[in-house]
Amino acid sequence: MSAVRRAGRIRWADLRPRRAPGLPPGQRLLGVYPRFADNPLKPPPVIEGSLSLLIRGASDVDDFSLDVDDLAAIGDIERDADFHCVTTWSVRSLRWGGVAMADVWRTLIEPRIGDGRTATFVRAVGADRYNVAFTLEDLLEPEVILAWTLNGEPLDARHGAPIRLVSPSQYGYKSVKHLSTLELLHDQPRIGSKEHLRARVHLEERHSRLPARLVRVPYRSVIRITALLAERSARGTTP
Ligand SMILES: Nc1nc2c(c(=O)[nH]1)N[C@H]1C(S)=C(S)[C@@H](COP(=O)(O)O)O[C@H]1N2
Ligand SMILES: [Mo]
Repeated sequence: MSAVRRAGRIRWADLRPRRAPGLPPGQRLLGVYPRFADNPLKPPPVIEGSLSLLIRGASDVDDFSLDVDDLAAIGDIERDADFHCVTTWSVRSLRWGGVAMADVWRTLIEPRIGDGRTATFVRAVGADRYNVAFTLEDLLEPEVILAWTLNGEPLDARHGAPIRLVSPSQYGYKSVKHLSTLELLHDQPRIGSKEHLRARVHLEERHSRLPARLVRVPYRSVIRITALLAERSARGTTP
């Protein structure tokens, strides 16, 4: 059965993560896919008009934007992936539809930024100003996609409409919802206090300084309340 439900349908009883075979280290399985957020009290941002992704380049490149037609022209794909939040909940087999980030880079971004100063880091920013850093290499891994559908339906506001980044091999906090800007950088950016630059799930890179095993327990204790609050604050903003 699909883990994806509409807003308002997720209850406390649905949010008990359980042990399950085959999960990455320290992860537990949820049977539903809840909304989750940095600040769960904040409703998802309202995005006016159609999708447009701003590419902010280095000093020698003008900013430019990509719209949905530019992206869709690459040819859309669908990919199944599990999703792993750093707070230890996972959901299995989400079907994301959109375009591969690497294809966007090679066809729409790289040709416009010239070859003299190739970026080595990228900051991805959401319309709610949430932002995270990537090495360019991680961002261009073949499984990273810019998604606008989830399980065959248009992405809703809870899960990142109109477009989100999905990087399944990294903790969920890298999968920026409501993606608005990709900022190309030549130097390693400052990363958030809890963020790990790489955040690779199979290596359990949860936190930049604290050992992963140490943060599992406090993280696990906030899952249910965070998900419930995040779901509640999104009510009324989604169909
Ligand atoms: N714009 C934005 N993207 C975000 C977040 C956020 O607060 N704002 N939270 C991150 C975290 S911690 C997780 S686990 C996932 C949750 O995605 P979901 O709401 O689709 O479950 O989104 C990530 N992307
Ligand atoms: Mo998360």
